Amino acid sequence: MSARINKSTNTTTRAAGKRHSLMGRLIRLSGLLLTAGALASCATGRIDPTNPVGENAKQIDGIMRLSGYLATAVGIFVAVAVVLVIVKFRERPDDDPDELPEQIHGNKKAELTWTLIPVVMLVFLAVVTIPGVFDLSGKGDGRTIKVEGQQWWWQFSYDVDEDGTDDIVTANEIVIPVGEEVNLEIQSNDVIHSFWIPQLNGKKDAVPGRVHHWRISSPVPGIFYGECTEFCGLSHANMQMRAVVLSDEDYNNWVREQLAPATTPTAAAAKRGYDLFGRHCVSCHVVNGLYESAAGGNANLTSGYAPNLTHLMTRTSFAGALFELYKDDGSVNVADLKEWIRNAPGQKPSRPDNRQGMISFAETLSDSELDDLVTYLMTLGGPPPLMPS
Ligand code: HEC
Ligand SMILES: [Cu+2]
Repeated sequence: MSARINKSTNTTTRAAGKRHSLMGRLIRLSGLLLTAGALASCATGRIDPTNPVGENAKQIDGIMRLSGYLATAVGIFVAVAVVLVIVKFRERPDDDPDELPEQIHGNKKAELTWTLIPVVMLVFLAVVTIPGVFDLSGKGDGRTIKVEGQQWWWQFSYDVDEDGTDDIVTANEIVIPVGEEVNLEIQSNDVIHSFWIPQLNGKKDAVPGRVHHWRISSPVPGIFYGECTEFCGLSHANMQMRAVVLSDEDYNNWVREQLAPATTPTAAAAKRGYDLFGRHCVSCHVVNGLYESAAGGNANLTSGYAPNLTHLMTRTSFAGALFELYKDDGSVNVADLKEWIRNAPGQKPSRPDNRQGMISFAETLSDSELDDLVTYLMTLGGPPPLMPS
């Protein structure tokens, strides 16, 4: 189309044609950018920062909206003013290009106006924001859960009887009772991470050597999705998590189940898997009551920790909530679990050579040994009280 216009001998049409194709290009470019933006924001799937559920998330959302509306009003005002000025003061054919319009530099009224209006707006925003910042940090009255970030998964520990030792240690999924604001003590076992489940609260960094307090709650049961939001190395994007909010009854059952140690399996295949587990896996993994040697510090890993597998099957996901542990029909996702044990670094980029992440067993274990290991893992509790919908 533009080519045909360009062939025209009429110069004005040609110029218009050129402008037209530039406009077309701009439209196409912005379309591309919008699509890319939309795709990028879909990349993390179910993480939803636009739909707050917990009290704290709602408070943040309120402040965000307020400042968003104000910023939009300012933006529209400036854009309209710029267009008006461009049109009103444009150079007209009979203007003398050397003659300057009336200068207003140092005009007290104008200077005061465009200084004071922003000052008032910023002070207003500070007054509503700063108490929120203090509100959100600090401890509440609820129970406390320890949150530890490490490359590239989250560990959650519960001191149920409050005697100073962890009674429940789990991975990827923080389980909390509905309607209670729980305290988090956020820490890191290696580099800086950041804890973020946007529907329940904002982001809080996990910094080595420090304890950061944070609180989450939800008035309704459900599964809420989050991820690490501080770049922490190779598999940062694969360091996701879930908050599982349970009714009081479900929560109490969950706690009771988690407190029970694992037992030795009796069926033949599971027993074979159990023996293999004792040979290949316990240098890193703990199973309470059976294999505890790797508890509290682990020389095979930079962070010192691998997920505690005692109640693996009570979770809905594994490996930093990257893979589903169950399929839609409720059966165990055997294929992904087996592939994970066979070659974890092939499933989730990691640096086992640098003691970051799980090693590969592709060379060490046979196919039937892998099957036995999965059969054993499937004896470790479950199914979870709530499944992702
Ligand atoms: C060198 C230490 C190491 C060894 C040995 C090891 N693992 Fe792991 N394993 C890890 C680490 C670290 C993770 C967490 C990886 C992640 O999420 O990125 C993990 C994750 C897992 C998970 C997912 C758990 C969850 O909740 O996310 C399973 C299942 C698992 N390993 C099974 C095994 C089995 C079975 C063996 C033995 C055949 C084994 N591992 C040997 C370090 C190890
Ligand atoms: Cu991280």
